[in-house]
Parts: sequence; C-alpha cells; structure tokens
Amino acid sequence: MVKLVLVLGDQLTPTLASLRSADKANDRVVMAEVTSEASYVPHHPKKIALVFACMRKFAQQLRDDGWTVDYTRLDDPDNAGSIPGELLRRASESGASSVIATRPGEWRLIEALEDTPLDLDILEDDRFVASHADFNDWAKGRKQLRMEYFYREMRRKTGLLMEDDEPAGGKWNFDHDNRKPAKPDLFMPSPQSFEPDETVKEVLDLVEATFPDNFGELRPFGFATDATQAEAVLDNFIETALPQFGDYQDAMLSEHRFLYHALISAYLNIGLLDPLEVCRRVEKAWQKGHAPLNAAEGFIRQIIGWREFVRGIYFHEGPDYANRNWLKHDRALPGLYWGQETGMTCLSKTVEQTNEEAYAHHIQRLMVTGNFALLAGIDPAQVHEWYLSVYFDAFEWVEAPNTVGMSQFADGGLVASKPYVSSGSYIDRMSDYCSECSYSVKEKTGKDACPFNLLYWHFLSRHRSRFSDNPRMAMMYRTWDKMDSDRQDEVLTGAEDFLSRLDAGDPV
Ligand code: FAD
Ligand code: DLZ
Ligand code: SF4
Repeated sequence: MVKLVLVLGDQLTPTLASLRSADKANDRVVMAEVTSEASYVPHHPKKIALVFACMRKFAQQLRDDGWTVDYTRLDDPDNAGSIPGELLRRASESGASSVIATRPGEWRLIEALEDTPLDLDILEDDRFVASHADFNDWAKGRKQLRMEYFYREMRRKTGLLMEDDEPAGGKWNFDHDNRKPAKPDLFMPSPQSFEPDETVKEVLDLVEATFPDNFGELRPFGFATDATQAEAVLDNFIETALPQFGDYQDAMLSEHRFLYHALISAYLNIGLLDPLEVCRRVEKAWQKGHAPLNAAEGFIRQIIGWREFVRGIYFHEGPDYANRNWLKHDRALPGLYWGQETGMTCLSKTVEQTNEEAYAHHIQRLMVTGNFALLAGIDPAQVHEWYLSVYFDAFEWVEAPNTVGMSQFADGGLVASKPYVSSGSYIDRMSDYCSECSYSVKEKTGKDACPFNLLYWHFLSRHRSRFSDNPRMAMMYRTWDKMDSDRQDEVLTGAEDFLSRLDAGDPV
C-alpha cells in the first residue's frame, strides 16, 4: 500500500527519519508551500524566500535520487493552504491511506497533524545530539536545569574537545576570555553569499508579489539555498572568522553587522547542515592549530550546549511554554521594533540591520532588543511573535526558549538563572553605538539620559519582591539602596516619563 512521506520546510535532510523509514519505490514524498505556514506570523520576506528556495531545490535533489515527489507551489490553484489540507488532498489523489512524518519543531503543527483523520506515524526527529528521552532523563529530579551541566553531558556523549574523561585545556568553559569589545579597524571577514540562480529568482518574484507588506527587505538576497552552498558558508567561516569568534563573540559595531559570527543557524535549523558534523569540523580546526581553544570551545558550546538545551526545554515544558509571563508584563510592542524612528542608536541600528538582513547576532538580540523589551515591560507574547517573524533562523523550538526564557525571563528562570538586563554602560562597553546616539550614556538622570540607564533601575525597583533574594542580583540591589532617595525618585520619574511617551507612540 502506498504511503505519503511528509517533508516540511525545515526538514530538508536526506537522512530524515521519515525518508529513512519509507520505501523509495512505492511511497510518495509530499512537500508543500502553504499559506498557513507562510503566515502564522508575518515572516521576514527573506525567511520565506529562503525556506521556499531550499524546499524547491531539495525536492529536485530527492527526485534525482529516485523519489517520487508531490510538490505544491504556493500559487498552485489546487493548493489546500495548510499542511494537513495538502496531505488529505494528496492522499485522495494517490489512494494512500497512511502518512509517515518526522515530528515538527512546533507544537502548533504537531497538534494540527494529530488532528488529521489520516493514519499517521510520527517519528522522532533524530537530527540532534540529545533525544527527548536523553533530555528528560537528565532533567529528572533536578531542582534547576542549567545549560552548563547539560553541556558537559553533551561533551561526554560526543567526545568533542575531550581528552580521556577530562575537558581539553582543563576547563569546560572559556567564556571568561570571550568578552572583548571590537574596534572598527579590525580585519572583518565577509560571510559567503550567493547570486540568485533561476530557482531563487522565481521564488523571489513570488514572495515579492505575495507578501508585499511584511516587514523586511527581500533584496539583495544572498543566502545559501542548498547543502553545498551551506557547506561553503561553513568553510568560509572556519577559514576566515573562527579564530576570532571567541574573542569578539559579544562585540557589536554599527558598520560590521556580522563580525566573526558564522551565519549558519538557519542552515542548521532547516537541515542543510548537521550539527555534529559542524562541531567536528571546528574541533579539527583547533586540533590543527588553526583556531584557539577559546574559539572552538565557545562555538561548540553554542551548538551542543545552548542549541540542544533550548530544544530540550521547549519539548520538556509543553505547548503552553510560549505563553508564559512570569513578570506579568503587558506593554504593547512599540513601533520602533517595526522601524519607527528612534533616537536610540543601538535599537535603530539593530532594527535596521534586522530589516535588511533578517539577521542580528546573539548579543544584539539579547542585550539590545531583548534587554529593552524586558526593561520596558513589554508583553512577552508580542516579543516572541516579533522574534519568530523577523529572523532567518526563527523556528519556534529554538526561538521561544531564547525569547520567552533567556531574554524575557517569562518562564521564571528555567533557561536563565537571572534576567539579562543591563544599563547603557554594557552596550557602550561592547559597541560603538553610543557615540552616535541622541542620548548620553554617561547621563543617569535628566532628559538626555540613556533610556537604558533609567529603565534598568525601574525594572529592578518594580520587581524587587521577585528578585531581592536572588544572590546573583544582590549587588545590583545594594547599589540601588546606596543611592539617595531624591536621586532614586528622579530616576524612577524619568523612567515613567519615558514609558508614557513610548505608550503614546511619541518619538523616543
Ligand atoms: P554564531 O554566533 O556564529 O553561533 C553558532 C551557532 O550556535 C548558531 O548558528 C546557532 O546554531 C548556535 N547558537 C548560538 N547561540 C544559540 C542559542 N542561544 N540557542 C540556540 N542556538 C544557538 N537562534 C536560532 O537558531 N533561531 C532563533 O529563532 C533564535 N532566536 C533567538 C532569540 C533571542 C531573543 C535570542 C537572544 C537568541 C536567539 N537565537 C536564535 C540564538 C542566537 O542568537 C542565534 O542562533 C545566532 O545569533 C545565529 O547566528 P550565527 O549562526 O551567526 O551564530
Ligand atoms: C517557516 C516555513 C514557511 C515560511 N513556509 C513553509 C511552507 O510553506 N511549508 C512547509 O512545509 N514549511 C514551511 N515553513 C517551516 C514550518 O513552519 C516549520 O516546519 C514548522 O514551524 C515547524 O518547525
Ligand atoms: Fe543605546 Fe543608550 Fe547607548 Fe543610546 S546611549 S546607543 S540608547 S545604550
């Protein structure tokens, strides 16, 4: 009996579980560009184009490999508009009664699949180092789930950067060495980019015509759209940027959007690159003396540590995770996130870059846009929707724990042991934004004071009952308590004024 084999837009891996368990001679692969997936949030046009172009090329690759592929384009008049709808349509066309799928990376879609009347076999997605069972076993009975301890387990499991049972270099984590600010005159490597071929050009025209109002510039489009190109991005990163990755991991510069970052997250998440392979390549670069240990360890930790950890949290916590709001923040997301003008250069530069590239690196996401949203008390569900929309690598299993957990502390401290908040001085130390800003980072009060300086104390003060017994925050509260009460009042009034202007939609 013929079966359908579902392959989603972020499952573009030839060794995918559903493909491995199907019969190439009899079964039919179903792939579909559908409105429901392309518009559950207003995705950045570059992200939609990336997914569609990669899907079209992967479908061709499967055909060349002997598979029968039923591929539906977005503008196909028979398109049913959703993944379950397309499965039903293809089932009735082919007479298939059962479907093999690989578990989607989002509860919304898992639930939609489970609701179809088809006989459905959902297989685990094993393109990760840790299975759900591995993560749940590790988490069981622990009072706190901390990435650092999980990461050590992953190092032991994979043998990456291990010398017998000990971590290479005698330490698990070299983060202490990875906090250097960058100067604009440093040599900056450029990430590899690609001229659109015919397939990509067709997709760009389709996306331009169908999603004209979505936030984000579609062109120029230079992303990799198949595994060979994604490998080239990785090769170029290892060759030109990896040695400096650690040192400048947290740095931000107005004119250098990518610094020494890899820009491979989307390719990992879509399935064009394999996480373990990527880490083995980086380990080899260290073994050959091409990159120092702090760079290789820092990079590998992001992948087998953070990436695996946040996935574990997303599935461990269940479908309500993205709706959590531990701090009860309810302010609407201000227009500046969608490009409304602001005098705050760190925010305007990060949003401008996001608009043009569908990319910002981790510290821009965490300590600029994320930090501001948390300090200003913005509804985490709206923040989550923004991050899920605007970045080329945004899929809910990885985006939600980073946004709701790490960045907005809305899960009450599951992902982060303390809120990632800072005043303007952190941004000033790690970037060149403040020198061009209409606010002054040195001013702590008054109309020119950097809003981060005002909001930082406002946040700590309004959440004192939640955080005052967190030992990692004790020093912040001691500093606040040492401030005389007139100055405290001035700071809090300044913050309230700022928030009122933000709420009124006035330029800030
Ligand atoms: P590099 O800095 O070069 O790092 C190498 C790789 O490590 C990345 O490609 C990525 O696969 C992995 N990695 C690094 N940090 C993380 C992390 N915290 N969680 C998971 N993987 C990580 N990453 C996504 O892939 N998708 C998202 O939707 C996403 N949303 C985020 C939202 C917020 C609020 C924050 C603070 C972070 C988010 N991240 C997300 C994590 C991180 O910012 C991106 O993975 C990274 O910026 C991607 O760029 P890069 O490939 O140049 O990464
Ligand atoms: C992100 C995305 C987009 C924009 N479009 C499609 C699509 O048309 N068809 C498809 O199969 N997948 C798409 N995706 C990826 C899915 O949204 C993704 O598989 C789920 O969010 C689960 O991670
Ligand atoms: Fe951002 Fe404040 Fe610096 Fe301006 S002064 S760039 S608002 S941190």
